[in-house]
Amino acid sequence: MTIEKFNIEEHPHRRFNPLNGEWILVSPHRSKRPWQGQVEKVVEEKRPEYDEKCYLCPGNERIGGHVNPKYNEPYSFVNDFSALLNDTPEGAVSEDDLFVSDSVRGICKVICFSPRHDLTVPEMEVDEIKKVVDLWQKEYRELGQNEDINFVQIFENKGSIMGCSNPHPHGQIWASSMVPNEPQKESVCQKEYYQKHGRTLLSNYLEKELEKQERILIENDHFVALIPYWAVWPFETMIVSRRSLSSLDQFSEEEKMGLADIYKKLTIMYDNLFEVSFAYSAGIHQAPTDGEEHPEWHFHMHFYPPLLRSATVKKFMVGYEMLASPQRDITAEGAAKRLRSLSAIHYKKSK
Ligand code: H2U
Ligand code: ZN
Repeated sequence: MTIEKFNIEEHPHRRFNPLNGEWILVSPHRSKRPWQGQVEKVVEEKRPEYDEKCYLCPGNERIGGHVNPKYNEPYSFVNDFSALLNDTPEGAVSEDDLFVSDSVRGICKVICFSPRHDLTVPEMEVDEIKKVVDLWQKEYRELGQNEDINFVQIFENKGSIMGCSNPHPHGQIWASSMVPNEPQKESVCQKEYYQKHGRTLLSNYLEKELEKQERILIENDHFVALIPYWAVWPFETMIVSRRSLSSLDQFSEEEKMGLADIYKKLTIMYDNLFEVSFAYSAGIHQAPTDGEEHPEWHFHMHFYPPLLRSATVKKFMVGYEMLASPQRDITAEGAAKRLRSLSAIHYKKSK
């Protein structure tokens, strides 16, 4: 047996995610596998600016009977089918440590990003996206001030393959009395790191990534978009603030503009990858709203897109991923190289 030197670009290895304390498996040698499946382009329907059947368009009636105002800026409303309710009685049921439950209170909202039914974030103007960020900030503050709300999860499900029910550009907010699993894991890891180093985990991480430049996708004055070293999804990315802002509450006007700018640029990059409106689940992770100071929390936004090889071939998180650990073939560095090679102009505009 020859003893080769370990090469991270070729050999199976695992990478540690310091933000949540979990490992992922990387198998770079497999990305050389032949691919005989289809690589097809999809023909996208052109949508009208206004759709009378859309429950998110201005002036239309929603399923529950409420009528949307004729809004012309980002508009939010309480979800007609909220998963959380604000009047749930308090109470815990714990027969013993094998049957534990706890009541949860909360508020769910839907945010229409634009009155235009036919747009998506990468096709909106930066100052229009800035208004979405303004509304996120307002909602984070207002919901967070509520005694009962300890965490505000802002997210966007885009594309029918992500279970998004309506192409009208929109996102959601679920604000809850509990800190849910994913942010809770990040809370623990960031706190531990901050106590040890006196700086946020993502400040140090970002500094090192900026030196290496291997996984950096886009930079502006206030934010950086990159593929994290520990990315799970083939084209998973993260937007990180340069300043260690713990939440939207601390954003200046310029920072809100900066987030809008990088959100647009990143989603243009995504759309250009397979020349399709790129599906993903994206969401903001920021400090809990439990009334405590959270200097350890560093604002970031995750993007988890399922597409792998073409507009139709997606990665499945099944088998080993479900039972053992997430796994990827193409490395984070390879994916970053691929994304960086794309035009900064949206494919629909360059045709
Ligand atoms: P998606 O982002 O996954 O498409 O979900 C849209 C949300 O809109 C969903 O949570 C809500 C659904 O409950 N909704 C309303 O609040 N009112 C409606 O009339 C239809 C859908
Ligand atoms: Zn619509």
